[in-house]
Amino acid sequence: MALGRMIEGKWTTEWNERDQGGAFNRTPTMFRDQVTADGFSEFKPEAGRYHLYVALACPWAHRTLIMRSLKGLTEAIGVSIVDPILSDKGWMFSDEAGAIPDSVNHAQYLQEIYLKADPKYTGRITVPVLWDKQKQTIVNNESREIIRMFDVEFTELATKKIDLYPRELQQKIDETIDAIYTPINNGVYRSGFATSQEAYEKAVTELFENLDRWETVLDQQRYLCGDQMTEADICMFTTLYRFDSVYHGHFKCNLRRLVDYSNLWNYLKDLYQHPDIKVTCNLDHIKRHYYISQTQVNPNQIVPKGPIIDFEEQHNRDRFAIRPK
Ligand SMILES: N[C@@H](CCC(=O)N[C@@H](CS)C(=O)NCC(=O)O)C(=O)O
Repeated sequence: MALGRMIEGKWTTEWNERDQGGAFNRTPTMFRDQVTADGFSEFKPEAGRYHLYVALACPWAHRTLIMRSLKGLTEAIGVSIVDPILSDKGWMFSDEAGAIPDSVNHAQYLQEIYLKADPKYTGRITVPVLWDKQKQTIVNNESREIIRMFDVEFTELATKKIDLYPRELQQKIDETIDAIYTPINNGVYRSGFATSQEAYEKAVTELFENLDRWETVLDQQRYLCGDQMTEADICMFTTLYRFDSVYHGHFKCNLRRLVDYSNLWNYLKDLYQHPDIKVTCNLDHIKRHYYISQTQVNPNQIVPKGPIIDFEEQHNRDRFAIRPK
């Protein structure tokens, strides 16, 4: 196994997304087309037209699976799930428990999908990927944009009428997704992938300052943007769900555990216990992916047995439901 990337359509195992100071720098994703319902885009929301490639392990891909599930888009948008362990050619399809082979392009490796879309592709081979079966190309591979499309543009095809981007909260939701991205969602990676003490300490300090801040916010309201679940909660959830099992140990995000935060822990259980979210969660894929695939962090590839976490334990977030508005 080695982390790799494509250069002009050729696979290489050199992977360096760190700056001179040892800080992790994430490269922006390349496919940024949009499916829109307004008729202006060549990508129209049509049942059966799009296919989603994900890893259950990946927090970014997990966002898209949750949105697909919450909106009731599972019939309209098909899914393939890669093997949790990165191969020396990157994400791979297999018949491993929990994985779903590629029934659309019959690929063995995810890189084949990228090369179909662009034979001269340069960049990382990442999940999630939204594939258009009609135009035979990748529409988009940026999780934040994919969840927005599922939420807003696929409404006609959605069997569940939940709106996670309500008009009156839109600005707040966008600001919140921005606010949590660098210190929290990417912060755990900045901590775990740092190759200097300084870069690590900066990332981990910012991470916990921000967790502390949201702990206070969640003392006053049930969700990040108020009294209803929004896209921002989905973005927060996939990081928090992995926190104690992976980021605390493997990425050294260990000033505190998530379970040590009363509000964040109860908030996490509340979200997890939503039936449409629970079905998308797979800690086995998550743990094996990080601990086995990231040999630069964990060379002996030992997957820890613990910690024991009970996500089913009763949460106390219902206390906000009875609050007068
Ligand atoms: N910006 C992307 C990030 C996606 C991403 O980094 N995915 C990781 C898995 S967690 C991946 O596929 N990594 C494989 C690699 O870099 O080779 C998004 O939010 O969709």
